[in-house]
Amino acid sequence: LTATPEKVAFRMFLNPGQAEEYRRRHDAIWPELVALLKATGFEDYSIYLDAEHHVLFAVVRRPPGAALTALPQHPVMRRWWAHMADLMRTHPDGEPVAEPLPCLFHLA
Ligand code: RM4
Repeated sequence: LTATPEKVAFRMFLNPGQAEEYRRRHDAIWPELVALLKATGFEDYSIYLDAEHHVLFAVVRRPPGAALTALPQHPVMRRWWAHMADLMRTHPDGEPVAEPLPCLFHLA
């Protein structure tokens, strides 16, 4: 990948009471999903929990554009989303609802 990664933030929505299970499944993240995300250019990916609001706050560096459009269609991504669907708010097709968050301040 040649595009310079950009840092993006977004939020997803955890079903109440599922935080430990969400952590447990990510502690056991599939090697093939890690490989897919890295091949897509994801770096330094963190997901934080706002426990009061059941909001998952994600920050990742990833390249803008082309490679990303294939990710939601990839069989491994679809399978992971199906695996997560009982824990998160999802669209009817199983993709987790993810809302981009604008950056209002950055200290480099
Ligand atoms: C989350 C959700 C996201 C994925 C991470 C790895 O539960 O499925 O879409 O990027 O896992």
